[in-house]
Amino acid sequence: MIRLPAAAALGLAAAVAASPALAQTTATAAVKAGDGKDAGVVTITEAPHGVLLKIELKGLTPGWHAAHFHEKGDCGTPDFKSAGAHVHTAATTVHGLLNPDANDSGDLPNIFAGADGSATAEVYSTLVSLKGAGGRPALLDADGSSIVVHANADDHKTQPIGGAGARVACGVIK
Ligand SMILES: [Cu+2]
Ligand SMILES: [Zn+2]
Repeated sequence: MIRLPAAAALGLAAAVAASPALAQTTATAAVKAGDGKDAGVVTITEAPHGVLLKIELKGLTPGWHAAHFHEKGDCGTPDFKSAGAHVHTAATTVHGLLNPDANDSGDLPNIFAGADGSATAEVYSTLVSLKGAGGRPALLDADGSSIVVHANADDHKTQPIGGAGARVACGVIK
């Protein structure tokens, strides 16, 4: 007797992921390159003490790239400056996951794009929330937020953005 693959179960999972009922616990960013090309998707799931990112990007230059949460849900300009600075709460921001004085909430580990330009990873941040849980800055606040990928890696210490360089891809978190 041959058992068929669990196609029904897979179909159900896809339907649940797309359900509006889960809109408060999961957000998605459709990421575009500066020329408007589709650069993949980042799915952000609210966790008990932070957010879990599932990163599925493409079309990047092979190698390491900085990724950050930026403070505005606006990827409208080709240089993506429209997304503003990193998500933060302090008036004077200090950047860097390896900086003892850092207070930037939008900082994230670097991602790595392989020879085909794709980057696939799960990343966890305890510094933000989707809607303000635990008093952490909300990605889905009034002016929204974006995830931005930079040309270079983030050294996690240098001000203001760890030497990450130009913004090469951007997705509004919805
Ligand atoms: Cu950035
Ligand atoms: Zn930062």
